[in-house]
Amino acid sequence: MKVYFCGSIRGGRDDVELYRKIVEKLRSYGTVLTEHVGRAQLTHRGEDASAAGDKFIHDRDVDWLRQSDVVVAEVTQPSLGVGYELGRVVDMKKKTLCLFRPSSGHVLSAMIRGAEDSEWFVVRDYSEDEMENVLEEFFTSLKRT
Ligand code: 6IA
Repeated sequence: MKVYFCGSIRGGRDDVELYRKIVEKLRSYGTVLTEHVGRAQLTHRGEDASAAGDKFIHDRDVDWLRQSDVVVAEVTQPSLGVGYELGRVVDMKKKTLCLFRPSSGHVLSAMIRGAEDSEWFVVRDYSEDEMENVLEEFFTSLKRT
């Protein structure tokens, strides 16, 4: 199974340690196409940005989105790129799980919360210590469909 993980990069890297833990857990379900999102060395300023530039990153990521079987997004830290990816994915009809931490004080965008539907797009409020169980529940539910 190919898993596409979305998390903020230029939107801010406050949650990078949590992204790393999510990626680690996701690897037990399949191949994570976007492991770099959980890498602390990838900063919002982009010191290790690809020499090929933003167009390369965009086109490659959209291609990976198309190839993926499942999308998991940590949406607590607002990110234009993550919002864009989720918008594209809604049209691709992929099983998608959005994870949001209300304890952050952020209020999730209505365009993400309101995109929830019972078949493809799930938004789950959680706390960090519930992360593994929430993922386990989601991937177990996929096996039933
Ligand atoms: O707007 P953001 O940068 O926060 O968007 C983050 C989302 O866009 C992530 O879920 C990634 O899948 C994707 N993305 C954005 N930038 C990159 C990137 N390098 N490499 C791969 N995926 C990316 C950017 C390095 C940069 C800091 C120059």
